[in-house]
Amino acid sequence: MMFMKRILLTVAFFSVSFGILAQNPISNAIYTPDPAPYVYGDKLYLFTDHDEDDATYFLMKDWLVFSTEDMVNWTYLGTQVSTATFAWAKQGDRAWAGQAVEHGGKWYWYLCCNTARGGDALAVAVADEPTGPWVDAVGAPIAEGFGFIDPTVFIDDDGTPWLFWGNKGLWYGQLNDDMVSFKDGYREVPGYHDPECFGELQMKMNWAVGHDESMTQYEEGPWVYKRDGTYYLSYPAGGVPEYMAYSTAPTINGPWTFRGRIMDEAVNSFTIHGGNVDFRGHSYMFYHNGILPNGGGFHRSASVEEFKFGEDGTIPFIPFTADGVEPVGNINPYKTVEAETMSSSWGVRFDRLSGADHYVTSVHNGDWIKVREVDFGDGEPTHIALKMLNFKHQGRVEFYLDELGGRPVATVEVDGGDMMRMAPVRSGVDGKHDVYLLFRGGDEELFDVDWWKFSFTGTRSRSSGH
Ligand code: FUB
Repeated sequence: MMFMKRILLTVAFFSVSFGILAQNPISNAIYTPDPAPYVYGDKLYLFTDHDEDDATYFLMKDWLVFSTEDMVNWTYLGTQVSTATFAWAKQGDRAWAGQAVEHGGKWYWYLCCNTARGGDALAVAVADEPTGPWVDAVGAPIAEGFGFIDPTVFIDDDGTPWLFWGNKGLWYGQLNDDMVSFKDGYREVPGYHDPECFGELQMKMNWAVGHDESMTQYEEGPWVYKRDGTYYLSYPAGGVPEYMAYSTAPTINGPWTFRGRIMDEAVNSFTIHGGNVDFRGHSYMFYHNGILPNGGGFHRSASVEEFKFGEDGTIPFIPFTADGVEPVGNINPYKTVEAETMSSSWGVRFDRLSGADHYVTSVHNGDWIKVREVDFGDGEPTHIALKMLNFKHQGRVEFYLDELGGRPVATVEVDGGDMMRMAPVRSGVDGKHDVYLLFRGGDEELFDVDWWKFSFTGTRSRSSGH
């Protein structure tokens, strides 16, 4: 944790220049490769893997969950599943890509691990809520084989669940309603070796086993989606470095037709992996890159871009942006806002309080949290409440609107006494703003932060617009 923080501080000046204030990636506080979005109710959940800070190759021990209601502020819901969830798996490594869905009131998270003997294997965790607790659904892999990684689950309009997966191979099978067994076994996706279906492979160094004439551009990380009766299969393509391509088919069993490039090779990462989803009337493509300070092929971060399908149903080429996507909702400051809900941050990290309840930690002088689209309405709050945890050293939290600088709208002093603090808010705070929490103190780590909330004493207008 401290290793990453030292790097962050060292490159502070350059990072501000290169856009640490930008919306992409979705978290500056933790690495989030292989993003898998899923919409449920009024939330979009994002399931990711987790590159370790000290990785020198792929080093991944657990998986993460985030959620958003507005596409710009993301709440860290924590490390829900790790290799320890699967007693049969190799421990402390190979917690690679996966995807979760809700089906019949249960949540199923399809993941790839290695078996204790070292073989590629598909795992399933099950839970009542996306925040867990998650347990091994079977007690064993549901499929094992060379290249059996990157499972993606798709539930058809009639409720039929399908699982696709594979690196240097592409397999699929219909799941039974139990979501953990195959109805008729599994097989290779039709056309996997046909350039008409999955693109002609150019001579280029390849991911694991070099160039093979029988291979197409499909590389790994499949993602299945359906729109207007057409099935879409998107995937990292073309060998290393990977770009994002897609194919379409009139049925889940094909025939697939190669449709070409969706995204270029990721910035500063030789893999790219993600998937598309529709949320609040918009279409989004998630992917990962290595754009964080100290980012790279083994330190990857989830990002997101909006796109519009062509009138003929095609997915357009989607450029990378630093600004990410527009907000589709806002934050109500008169309800408790978890400190781990943020659009971007500097220096801070996350830790777990209990269950799915988390907090912000590793708070030092100069660190900050940004929360976008905070709608004060015409309410003019008079006070801010701030809940801290784990006092370490004296400091303060300054609240700013729209930019880090000028006069704070509120300052909360933290001196080791009561960790639940109220402070006055200067008058005239209304309308929609970005809110910054800037932490001030000495050289040592200061304290942890649980949540904040604006309120009224009753002497000003109470109309908040919510
Ligand atoms: O994150 C580990 C592996 O890298 C994934 O399983 C692949 O899709 C690639 O992103």
